[in-house]
Amino acid sequence: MMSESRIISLMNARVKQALAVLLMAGLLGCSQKNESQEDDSGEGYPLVGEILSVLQDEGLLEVRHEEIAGYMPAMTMRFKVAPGDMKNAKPGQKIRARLIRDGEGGFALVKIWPIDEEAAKDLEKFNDRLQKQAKELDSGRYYGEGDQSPDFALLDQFGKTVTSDRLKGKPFFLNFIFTRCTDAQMCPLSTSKMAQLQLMVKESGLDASFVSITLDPEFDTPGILRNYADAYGIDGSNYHFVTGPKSAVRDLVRSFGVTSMDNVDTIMHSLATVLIDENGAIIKRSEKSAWTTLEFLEALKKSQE
Ligand SMILES: [Cu+2]
Repeated sequence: MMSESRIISLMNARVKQALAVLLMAGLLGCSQKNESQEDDSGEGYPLVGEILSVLQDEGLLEVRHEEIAGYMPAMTMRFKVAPGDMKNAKPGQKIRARLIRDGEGGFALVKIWPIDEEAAKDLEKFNDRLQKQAKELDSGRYYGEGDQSPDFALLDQFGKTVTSDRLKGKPFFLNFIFTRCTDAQMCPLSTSKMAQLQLMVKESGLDASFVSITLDPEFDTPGILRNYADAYGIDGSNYHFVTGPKSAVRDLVRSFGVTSMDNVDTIMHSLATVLIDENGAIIKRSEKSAWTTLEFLEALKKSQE
């Protein structure tokens, strides 16, 4: 149980008011997305199917899909997909996605999610706990230094389940980002610094994991996150970019004291960078965009002494 004294409360009414002013003035969060990055959640048709083969040379997936009511009977087709989805694809994998025209007379799949019953069970179990824990927090309170990090389960850029339990035994750094963020001082800078920190930790002979939770789970599928991680040249062996049910992401955003608001064409958000020790306790937290890799490396070193 989380006692009140163990929870740091920083967001009093005045801070909230100031934040609202900043959000309105556009001083916080990310600048506008361009046309091509428009959310396409409503675009195309919902598809459920199974990957039969991965045609690497053509950059196509062969998928046997179920009937798409009012559009197409069940059949096997070849689809263009994003590079990250191509890399994650495995024959036999069941998927849900949206089918769209690719603009060249062919068909493409976007918003590809693996269908995996085992993973779904984990997600439900952990995120039910997360939801209860988030509800126990009084309005404006969140988990800070000294608190136990909340439970969660999400999918990483490889489509693998990442749970708070499986992360234990090793410290991990955690932050929030979204791939369409175009504000150089926000997510892109955070990701660059996390990538640098990953290298510094390795060079120091220390062992830690990295977790970046997307603020935009509807758009940021595992494949999109893989594109993103690869674009930053990030070693995915101990760095998980994670996504999953919107409700779980919302509970995590709240639990870690981050503000995130869907705006017309972007997500306005604040930042939190957190270091969690091998037992799941939060040992360092910063909400500054100017957090340094060195201060977090030092905090990790100190915790390992
Ligand atoms: Cu951002």
